[in-house]
Amino acid sequence: MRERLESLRTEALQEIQSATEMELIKELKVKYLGKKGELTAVLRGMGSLSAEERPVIGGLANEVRAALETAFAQKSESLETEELEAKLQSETIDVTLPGASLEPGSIHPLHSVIEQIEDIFIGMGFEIAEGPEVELDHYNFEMLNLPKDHPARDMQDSFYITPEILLRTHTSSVQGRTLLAKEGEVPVRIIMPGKVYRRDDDDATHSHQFTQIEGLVVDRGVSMGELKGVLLQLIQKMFGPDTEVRLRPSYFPFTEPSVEVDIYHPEKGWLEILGAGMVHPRVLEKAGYDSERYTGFAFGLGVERVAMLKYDIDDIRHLYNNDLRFLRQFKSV
Ligand code: FA5
Repeated sequence: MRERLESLRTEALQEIQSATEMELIKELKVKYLGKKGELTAVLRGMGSLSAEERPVIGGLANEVRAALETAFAQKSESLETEELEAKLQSETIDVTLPGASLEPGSIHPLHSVIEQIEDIFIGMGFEIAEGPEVELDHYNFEMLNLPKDHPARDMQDSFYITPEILLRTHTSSVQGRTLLAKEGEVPVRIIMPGKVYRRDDDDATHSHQFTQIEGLVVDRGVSMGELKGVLLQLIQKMFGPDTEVRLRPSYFPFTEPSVEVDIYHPEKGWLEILGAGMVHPRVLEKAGYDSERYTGFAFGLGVERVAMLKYDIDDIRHLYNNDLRFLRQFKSV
């Protein structure tokens, strides 16, 4: 039995020494010192020993147990230290690496133009109104003197959702909504910015989704002269006092007379930025305004066209592609 204990000690100490993982140490503990372990099995056999041998073998067994426990404790400690060091090595943080820089964003040129135009009109006593992009045919066309069979509906190819609902083709759809809400009160001096949608083919100056700012003034004695004055103010504040402006006679079913306004660009020539005119008496009547007492003017400005002229952008699609190389150029705008 003495020999069994001695060889058990040698064998166990060797196995403990050569263990390279904590998992293995745990298994070895069970193997030698566990309830069904090898040392325990030897101790169980002590009953068959003689009275003289028992204390000697008992003493030796305790010695072996103590030696194994010490070996387990030492090995566990050194393995834990090794594991910790390996972990620290693999998780080393290099504090000299340059950090990921968080670039502050900037205002999109379209938004910047909308804000600049809003400021100019607020300075002239206008208020800002809004309307839905998914609109009733009634507000987009009918209230603007464009009944269902009107040929001028072809001027704006539309995205219909149902026969009565469409994506608004212009911000003029907000005119009727605002006038009805005002219930015949004057003065009305509002601008209405927002997105509009048309089945136009995309090219350098046209987009199927673009932005307009509608203007509407209704009061006693509003004249074409006032319309011209307001538009000149806007254009000179946006593009400088010497900007060349041209008003061309045009046609819109909801204004009479109607004009289109062009701005001169030294390289691109004349570029149309808006449509305008005196509000058609029928539009005023439909919204509950007496066209004998009140007159009004309205305009619809293409925001992309203004942005393109102001910042020398040669293709409208740059405003929608979200190319950072393009957008970064507007940091200071
Ligand atoms: C209209 O939309 C009228 N509602 C404007 C108006 C309002 C007239 C009030 C009278 C009274 P027009 O379709 O011309 O008109 O568009 C107005 C402006 O929007 C144009 O001058 C142009 O600057 C811009 N625009 C029109 N179509 C596009 C397009 N596909 N892409 C980019 N801009 C466009």
